[in-house]
Amino acid sequence: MFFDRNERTRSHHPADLAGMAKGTEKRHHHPDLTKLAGWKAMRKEAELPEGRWDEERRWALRMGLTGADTIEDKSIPTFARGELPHYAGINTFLKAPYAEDVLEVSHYDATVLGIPFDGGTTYRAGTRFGPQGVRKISALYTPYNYEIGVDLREQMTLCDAGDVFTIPANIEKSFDQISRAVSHVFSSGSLPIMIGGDHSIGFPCVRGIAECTSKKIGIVHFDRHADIQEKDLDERMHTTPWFHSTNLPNVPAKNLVQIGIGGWQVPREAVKVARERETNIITMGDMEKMGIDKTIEMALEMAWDGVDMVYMSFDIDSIDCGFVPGTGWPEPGGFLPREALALASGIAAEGICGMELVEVAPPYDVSDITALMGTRVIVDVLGALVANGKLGEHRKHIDKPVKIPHGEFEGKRWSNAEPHKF
Ligand SMILES: [Mn+2]
Repeated sequence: MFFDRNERTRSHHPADLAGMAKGTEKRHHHPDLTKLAGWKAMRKEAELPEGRWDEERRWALRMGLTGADTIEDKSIPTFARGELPHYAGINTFLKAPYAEDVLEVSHYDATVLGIPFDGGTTYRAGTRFGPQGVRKISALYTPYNYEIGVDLREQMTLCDAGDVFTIPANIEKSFDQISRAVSHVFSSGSLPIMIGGDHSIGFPCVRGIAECTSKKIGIVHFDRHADIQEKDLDERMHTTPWFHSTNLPNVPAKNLVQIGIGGWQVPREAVKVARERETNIITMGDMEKMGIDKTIEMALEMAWDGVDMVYMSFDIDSIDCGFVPGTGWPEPGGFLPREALALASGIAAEGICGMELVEVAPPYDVSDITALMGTRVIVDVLGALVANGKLGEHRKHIDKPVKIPHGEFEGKRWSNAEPHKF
């Protein structure tokens, strides 16, 4: 029992607890709770604003009509709109506003875009359903994280721009569509967050960002696989993104840091390229020996050496396949979820110019756990960016923004010109 009520009144006041710790209280053995992250986090919540949450609830009543008379909570609408309930609604990522008009992404700090493409898969396909799978389970989350004391809804703006129109049977046309979409989002100033899709999208995603800037870009790549051979099965498959990315003039191979590589699925062709181009590989064993903090420190040092920004590529199969069955090339011996999340957050804490979460394949998933892990990687990265004040840092490097023409259309999509009058 923590407190004996006969001895003293329960208090959470730090001074009281500090007093106890110093032994000025009778209960000398009482632990100093103020040293716990849990104690600090509880206080930190009180400092977070709540204005956007109030706003969302008022918006929901406008969009979804006021609720039935019997409902006591007057913030509950008739039609579910916004975050609640978590099991209802038409899902965007984290129930963020849908930027159906993609010209509007410029209004948001970050934009999620789905890339439903699995034409680059060399074993089992299914990642074309990755964006749907991640969006679906992302509805489970609130925008608040207790441990880091961040509320994404209050501290940043996020939208979901929907999916890129990929071409199922044509890798190169899909790549062109993907680069075009990513360059649009990046040029708008919004941080692009891509949900794959197989790992072949890494190349067009990086290309889309790289063409909007004269600055240099490093890459931190989490994976079990090196993904840096030139071709696989005669095409630019999901085993090849870093070969082609590091051919781009402003994406130096020496700033490619690959974390978690190992096991029995690293093609020797890839190793030859990694060696020739002097990329940096930190194996799972290296990470285990050095520990998480040292791994982050080393990876940041190598990725940021002489470049202006860093891109993050997170392959869900970098996590042990026991935790992520829903993926195309499962491999045992990967990260534990806690390690992966800590590493991704640690890299994001220094800022990123974009990220991709790839290889979630819902057809092989169980209880949505792989998609949930993918969601978690993304929200943890956003949380780290917010907590460290790094969101929007990429904007100052956009010196060659692209402008993509849009079609012309006047009017509304409604089928009836006028509503019925009664
Ligand atoms: Mn992989």
